[in-house]
Amino acid sequence: MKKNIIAVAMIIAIMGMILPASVFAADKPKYAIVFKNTGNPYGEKQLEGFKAGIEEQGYEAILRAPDLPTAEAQIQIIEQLIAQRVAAICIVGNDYDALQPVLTKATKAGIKVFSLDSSVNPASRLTHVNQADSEKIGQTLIAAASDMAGGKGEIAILSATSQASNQNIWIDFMKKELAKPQYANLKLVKIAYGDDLRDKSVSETEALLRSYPNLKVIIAPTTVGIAAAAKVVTDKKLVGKVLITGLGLPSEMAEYIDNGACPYMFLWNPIDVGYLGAYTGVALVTGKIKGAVGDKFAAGRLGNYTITKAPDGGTEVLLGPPFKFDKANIADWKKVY
Ligand code: RAM
Repeated sequence: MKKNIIAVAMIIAIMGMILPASVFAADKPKYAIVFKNTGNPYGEKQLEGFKAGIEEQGYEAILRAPDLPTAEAQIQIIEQLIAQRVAAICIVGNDYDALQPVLTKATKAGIKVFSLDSSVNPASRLTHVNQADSEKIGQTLIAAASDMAGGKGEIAILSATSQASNQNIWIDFMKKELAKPQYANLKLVKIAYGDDLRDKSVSETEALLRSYPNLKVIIAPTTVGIAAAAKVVTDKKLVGKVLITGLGLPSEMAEYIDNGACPYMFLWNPIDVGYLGAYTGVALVTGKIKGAVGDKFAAGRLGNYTITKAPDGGTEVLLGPPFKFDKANIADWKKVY
């Protein structure tokens, strides 16, 4: 008996020496994340956090994003991931409803599907990893615009794509907020879409400035849009006349906070959003949670989380409150993300 055990142990040891590590790695469950599109530093940080969270739990991460932020392009990637038999798909949706057929197909193939950052509809997901309270983001951005406009005048929104569900939810809450009596003198003149593409965001900002010469504030609830808008205002020497606020990446916005184009802005830590997604995915695959209200799980260095009801009727995991960035703290944060 003892001899047999020793023989088996020796065989395992020899196999470990002669077989490449990839043979063993091939059995590791794969966790995929699909961002909106490539070329967005915010997205890269989110993917980096997801990868770190998956790998520290001993699994393999697959990081994907199409060239353009469309639902069609994400559908192709999801089809490939289904064929690859991944354990989970974490989708940053380019459309709230259009991904439902392919995500349902993934679910039927036994893949745990959930969204992050930009949600898909509740029928397509087990839960959603939300970066911050959507209503509070809307309220905070309108309060900031009102503050910068001195309580009255024209404001505009420069968003991502017209289909991006995260931006659309925030814009809906901004509109609700604007309907309150204290904002009666603020006029939202236009919602423009830069599609989270740098050049399009620049040309949309230029068009806003041409069409609305009295514009006081542009709110860009997208890191690509806010950086483009601040650059245009700076290049056109309009700093102080038109102010920019919204959701920005400190590393991209530091120079525009320093030069006054953007007095202050908000964001969460995108690395943490991805990292929380990684722990949500593993908790779903291992059966620790189902994505139901009240489900609890531990998310590594971030601590404990509980799934709650989302405003759209589905469920969500909320990372925490957003941070405010201004001249006083931007120098420290621009090095972090
Ligand atoms: C852009 C993307 C992302 C959003 C941030 C605020 O990078 O649209 O989805 O969460 O802005």
